Amino acid sequence: MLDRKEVYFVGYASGIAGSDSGSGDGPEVLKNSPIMTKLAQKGLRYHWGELIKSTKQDASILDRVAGQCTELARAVKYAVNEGQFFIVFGGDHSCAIGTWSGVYDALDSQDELGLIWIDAHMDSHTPETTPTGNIHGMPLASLLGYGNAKLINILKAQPKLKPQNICLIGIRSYEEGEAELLKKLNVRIFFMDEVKERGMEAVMKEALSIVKKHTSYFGVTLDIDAIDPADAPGTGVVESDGIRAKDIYRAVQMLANEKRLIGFEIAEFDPHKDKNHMTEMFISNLITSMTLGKTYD
Ligand SMILES: [Mn+2]
Repeated sequence: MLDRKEVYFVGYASGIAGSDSGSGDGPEVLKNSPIMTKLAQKGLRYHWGELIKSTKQDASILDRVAGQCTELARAVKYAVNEGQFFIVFGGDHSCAIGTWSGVYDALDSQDELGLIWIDAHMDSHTPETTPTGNIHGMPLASLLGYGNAKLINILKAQPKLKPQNICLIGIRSYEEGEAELLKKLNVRIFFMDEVKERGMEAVMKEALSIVKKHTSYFGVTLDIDAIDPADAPGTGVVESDGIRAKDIYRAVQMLANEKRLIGFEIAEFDPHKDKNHMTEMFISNLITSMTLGKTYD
C-alpha cells in the first residue's frame, strides 16, 4: 500500500482552459498557505514538485493545455513509478487530462484505472457540443477518448478510461450534448438530488464498488464547485446547493483505508474568489480526512 502519510504535491498552475484564469494562482497560494504547516503538525509528510506553469504564450490555448498536461502527466507518472501517493492541485479542471493520463501510462497495460469524478458539472463536452469552447469543460470526454486528439493522446495514443470504470458525483448543472455522451456510454451519475436523498457516505460506498470492480487502481478528482459555496466559495463557476463540507469529510475518510487509491486531485480552487480563507481551510480538512483518516477540527 502506498504510504498515505507521505504525499507528493503537484501543482498545475494554469487557469487558461477556464473562462477566468484565476484558478492558475491556486497552487502557489496553497503552497505558501498556513494550511501546509497545519498539515505537517497533524503528521502529514509531504514535498512539492515544481509548479507546472503555462509557457509558450504565443501558442493556441489548445496547444498550451496539451503541453502543460503532458508535463503534468510526466510528473504524476514519476510519482506512481516511485510508489508515492500524489495529490494534484489545479488550476482549472483541464489538469485531469494530464493527471490521469500520467497514471494510465505508469500502469501495466493489463491494469485498468477507475475514477470518481466529484463535480457540479459533467466536464464531458467535445469541441462539437461545447457552448463556450472552454477546455475545462471537456476533460472527462477527452479521457474517455472523445474530442480533440491532442488531448486524448497525451503520453499514449488511446483512451485512458473505460465508461464502466468511472462515476460522477454531485452533478447539478450540465448541457444536453455532454449528458447525451455519458448516457450513451452508460456512465453512472449520482446527481445532487440522489446525494441529498441517500447521503454522501452511501453514495461514496456505491461509487467505490463501481470504480474498483474491474480495475487494479482508482483515483478521485474533486472540483471545488461540487462543494456548497457556503463551505467553499473560492471557485470560478459557483453552483448553489452542493455537497456540504462535513458530508464530504466523512465520505473521504473512507478512502484513507483504500489500498488501491493511487492519487487524488483537487481542481478549480480560485484564491481570488475565496472568502476569509474558507476554501483553503476546506482543502486542508479534506486532505486530513483522506490521508490520515482523521476528522477535521
Ligand atoms: Mn470540473
